[in-house]
Amino acid sequence: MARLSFQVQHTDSTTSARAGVITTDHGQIETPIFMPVGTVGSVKAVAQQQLLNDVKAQIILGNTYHLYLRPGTDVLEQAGGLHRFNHWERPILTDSGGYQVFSLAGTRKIKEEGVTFQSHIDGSKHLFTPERVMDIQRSIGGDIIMAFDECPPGGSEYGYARKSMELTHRWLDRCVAQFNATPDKYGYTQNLFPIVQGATYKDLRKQSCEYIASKDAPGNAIGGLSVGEPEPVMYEICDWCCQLLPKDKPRYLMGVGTPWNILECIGMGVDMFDCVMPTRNGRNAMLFTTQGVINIDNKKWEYDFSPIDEELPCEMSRYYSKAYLRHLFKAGEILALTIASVHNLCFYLWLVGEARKHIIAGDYATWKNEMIIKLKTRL
Ligand code: PRF
Repeated sequence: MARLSFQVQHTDSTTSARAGVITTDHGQIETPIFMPVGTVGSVKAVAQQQLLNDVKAQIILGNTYHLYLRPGTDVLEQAGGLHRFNHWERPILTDSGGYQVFSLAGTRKIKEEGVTFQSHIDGSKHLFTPERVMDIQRSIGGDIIMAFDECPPGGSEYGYARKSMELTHRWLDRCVAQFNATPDKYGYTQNLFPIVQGATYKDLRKQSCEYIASKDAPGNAIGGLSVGEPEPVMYEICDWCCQLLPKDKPRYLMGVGTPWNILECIGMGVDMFDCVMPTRNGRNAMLFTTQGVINIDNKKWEYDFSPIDEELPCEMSRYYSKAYLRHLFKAGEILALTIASVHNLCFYLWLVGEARKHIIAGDYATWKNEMIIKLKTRL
């Protein structure tokens, strides 16, 4: 069983986009890739069979914060890890909780040692340290596990952003030490990705990229973006980080974003994305399609018996009509949530697959620019 590897197969000549393959002990991932978010070990409203056969997901996410609180590491260990527990035998990535603790938990306190927080479920008190978070992610058993970081809130001032980045770097050292001191639990290799922070400050981002790169990890993540900063700023910082991070390792932009965000950032050299948008927005009746964005709640679709999206290679999108899906939402039927989620995820996976084809074909820039205009259309 081997450490994750990354082969770049094709680099675009006019953008920084690349097409590659990540190899893990649970199989290969073709990049660029979108990873559906399965916070508690389940992608909301979507069964693993649908993820595999309809969505054609290649890797899914889990969250340390949620899985630690429920079902807890005892259950996960006795199951033989998350892959066995939820029957997803393909690659899994777990986020460290370094973001969820800040966005979800009640009262929390950040210290050098770690973060104390209260569970959003029952208010119980917990301490996450870098060591603890490594141990928990060892128990969950993700193929890719993330370093424990602090994601400063959008609009953080320079002084706070610098202190926070420095803390994230010290925590990274502790994560690496703990990770190296503990064995793989389930017979396959886990891989630790460090996370770049530094808010919207280019000098901090440069320091952080250099520090992260010095760890020679099998992949690197860009955190702290899409947290309320203007979109052009997000693009500028993402581009800056991509130029500074190693070319021969996958780059993962955490928690981004809209379909057009993903296409722009692929052009900057990002290889991996995750976001709750396709599932969360889907559950709120917002659909991403090859023709543009649809609010399926709208009266406009009441008599529209055309497929949700006939251009997608997805049975759910081609089989069910807009009028029917609208009816399901209006009637409060839970099937609406499944169809909308599967459709949006199919769309996201289709989009990164098309991006990959166009990178290899050599016309990524022109394809991307035309596609973005289409995707942003409000139908
Ligand atoms: N850190 C971690 N997870 C994250 C983020 C981060 O900065 C973000 C920010 N977009 C999303 N998920 N650990």
